[in-house]
Amino acid sequence: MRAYSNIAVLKYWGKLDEQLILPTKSSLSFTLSELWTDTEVEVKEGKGVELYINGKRAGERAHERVNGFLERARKFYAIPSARFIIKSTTNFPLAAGMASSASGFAALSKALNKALDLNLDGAELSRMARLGSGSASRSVHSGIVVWHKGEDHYSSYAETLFDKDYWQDLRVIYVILNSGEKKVKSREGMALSVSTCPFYNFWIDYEERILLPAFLEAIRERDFERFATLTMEASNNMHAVCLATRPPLFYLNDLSRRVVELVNAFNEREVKAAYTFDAGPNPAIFTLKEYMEELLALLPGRKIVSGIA
Ligand code: 2P0
Repeated sequence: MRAYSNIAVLKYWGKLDEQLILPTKSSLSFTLSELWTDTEVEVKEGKGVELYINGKRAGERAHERVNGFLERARKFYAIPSARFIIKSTTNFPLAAGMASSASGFAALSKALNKALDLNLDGAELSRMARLGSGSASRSVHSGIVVWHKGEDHYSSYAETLFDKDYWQDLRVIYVILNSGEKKVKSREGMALSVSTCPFYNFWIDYEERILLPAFLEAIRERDFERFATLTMEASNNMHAVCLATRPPLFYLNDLSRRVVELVNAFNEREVKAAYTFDAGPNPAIFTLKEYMEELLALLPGRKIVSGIA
């Protein structure tokens, strides 16, 4: 079963509940057509998990994550005690701040649903995927997706707000400046931000009450200038929270900051592009079809151009 990666414009960065992976705030993302994970699950007699990623047996850490996910999912879904052979392939660099865990756990949830005949609908699949990785709750859906923060397993789920063809001229350019593993994993980084950033509560309140409705209005009106301005603001705000975390979390590097400057120069007369960064140095750039070629010529690094899946 295939699940696509997603890029959040309104970011998830912090949990209220570490076990259920309930976020401190809602988030909003675009599902990306060119970045995906395909996963098949075989259920055999026995116990435990055998996990293969891109044809190779995965390491201990990945096995532990999948085992932890299955344990949590067992509390809500009819997952038998059996041996699960999980084969996953992905077409993009893992653990480079490109939401590989999002498409990974979304594809795994879909594959389990199929292998075990669970008959879960989209909202239920997003709840299950959330138990693996927060951002995976959004990756089970296509188009422009909101993950409602909620306050328990049932109320915290994602759904499509606008379908994949809603904004046909919109493009996302993923710029790969560095495909190495990141220094501080999202899971640890966000926990530090929740407990040490002095304006963390201000940030989540501002995003939920002001930025989320503003984003929805801009998207509804297909107002690129407003959407782009909000996207850059939301990215800057998340990285300001990271910078105000103890010890500070630096996900951007010199090349990332160079891309911010390039986009700002490109936007001097008219806003034609927006950068957004997750927990890594690689920007995703939103633009419109008509500006693509000009922008591609300007940007450094390897580029993946994606539409919305
Ligand atoms: C997001 N990120 O909204 C944000 C923006 C990174 C920055 O979701 O602990 O891998 O597995 O729930 O989902 C990365 O966090 O973390 C993430 P867990 P996850 O896309």
